Amino acid sequence: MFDAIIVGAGLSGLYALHRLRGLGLRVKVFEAGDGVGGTWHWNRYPGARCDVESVDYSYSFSPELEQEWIWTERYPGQPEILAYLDHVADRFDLRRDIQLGTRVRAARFDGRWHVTTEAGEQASARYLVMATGCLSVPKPVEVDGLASFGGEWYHTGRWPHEGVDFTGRRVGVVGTGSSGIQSIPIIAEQAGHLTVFQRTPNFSLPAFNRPLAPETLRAVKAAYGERRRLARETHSGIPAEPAVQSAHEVDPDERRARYQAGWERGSLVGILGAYTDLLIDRAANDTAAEFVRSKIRELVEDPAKADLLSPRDHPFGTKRPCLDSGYFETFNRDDVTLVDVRADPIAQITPKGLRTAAGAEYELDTLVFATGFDAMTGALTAVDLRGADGRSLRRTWEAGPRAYLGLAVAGFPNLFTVTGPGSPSVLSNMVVSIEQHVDWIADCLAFLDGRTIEATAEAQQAWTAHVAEVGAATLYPTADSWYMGANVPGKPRVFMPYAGGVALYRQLCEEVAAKDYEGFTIT
Ligand code: N01
Repeated sequence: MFDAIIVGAGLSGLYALHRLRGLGLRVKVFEAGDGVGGTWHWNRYPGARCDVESVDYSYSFSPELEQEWIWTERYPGQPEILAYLDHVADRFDLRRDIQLGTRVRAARFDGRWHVTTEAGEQASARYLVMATGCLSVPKPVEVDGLASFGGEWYHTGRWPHEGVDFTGRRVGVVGTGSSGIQSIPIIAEQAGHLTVFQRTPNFSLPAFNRPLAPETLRAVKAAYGERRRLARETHSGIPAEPAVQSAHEVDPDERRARYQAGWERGSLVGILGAYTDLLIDRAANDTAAEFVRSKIRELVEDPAKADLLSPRDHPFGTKRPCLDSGYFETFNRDDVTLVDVRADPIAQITPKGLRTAAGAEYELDTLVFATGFDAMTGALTAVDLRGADGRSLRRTWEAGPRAYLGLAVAGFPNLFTVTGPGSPSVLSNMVVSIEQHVDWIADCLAFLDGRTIEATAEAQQAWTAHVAEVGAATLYPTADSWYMGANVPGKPRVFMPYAGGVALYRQLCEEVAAKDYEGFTIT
């Protein structure tokens, strides 16, 4: 018998446990993995690294933690983030309420939430907090024949803890999103030969990652409060000066100089944040997209390969751009082959490798699927969630997710979704969004004092319409991205995150709370 059950012990679940415990609640966390860390527990592929700077991709809730933790690199690698989260779990004595190796299969509400695990274990609580992450359910391999493959295969999102030795092997990587783009340069260094199967080229910028100098870290720590405040006031949760001009207001030379400076900054916001209209005006966006394509032509020696690696199907930034370390240069190696599986799709996995529709055969010892996730809704619909009157979340979201503030779902009382669809989540620095959601949920539970809360259908309808309207005013819906659900066959095409920015979103959430949770029914 608990007051609250939290599903997931990643960045969200760990902080939620800490906050809810602080309210004096009895809390239990179920975590599928055999360690804490969520995303950073599972994604151990070579080169896995965050694309937000370490000093910003970290909790702000504890000034002591902020001061004592020493980040060693500008962009933290997966092992360092996992070590940080392990430290957080120990430092705040979280482990005693976390049950590892326990996947939640189902949960139903009858005044309390009754949770059933894969092993058949049962637990119940007044409140259920889904801290299950936005990119945590890998897409199954979509090509026939995998079972016949004679070599080894891996998905980047389920990487073996002991690592993979590629030495001397013929390796094939399918997918050129962030996971592919980060792992390809490192796999290429180890493999005997690497073949990259690319369906859609992606925009990527150099990370210019480097060790974090002690004096830089000291300066950040001396003014951390101000840095965090700035981050919360931005659109993306990454501290940066806001753009003030349209890309059309400046001449091409000035624009190019600005993009060049953004490129050299090595950051997601360096170019995308240069002008106000890059994500809303196609012609403005084209200026930035063409700048990045010109860089690809500089980096890749073979013009035909450079052309194949140059994205043209979507505006820059409408699919998550990547931050890489030597990605495009990798294609200058003699032992790396680039295969266009848009022109000639993968038809079959064979005992020896891959065969394309046109009949080309690629012999491979190891296959790496960097093919992405059932994003944003996948981890929520993976659990058989049943709200009032047995209503199923899977059924309710068949035509796309509908939620109030991305935090709650009508018909599902006392259920909270951390960074759920309809919140800024994946368009932002996730830690900023996670802390804001968890703080809002904790304040709400304190206010409820055991009462029941449920989003009204009207408030949910209005919010879902607002999310769609804000999304439709941007270029995002023009891309076949996972933001749109377009990467999963059969998934409804809906722009899922809230593009209004973290600052506005926080303000709206605070207004709802200040009006005694307007849009919710409390009983
Ligand atoms: O997944 P993706 P990801 N046949 O969906 C291809 C975060 N992240 O794991 O575009 C052939 O982006 C697919 O092709 P297409 C970040 O938010 C962050 O790389 O569908 N190809 C695409 O190229 C990121 O956006 C970090 O045509 C197939 C690739 O596989 C998100 O996670 C690091 C295919 C999938 O790309 C997801 O990234 C890693 C098929 N059947 C991840 N199916 C950092 O912090 C899919 N593809 C840096």
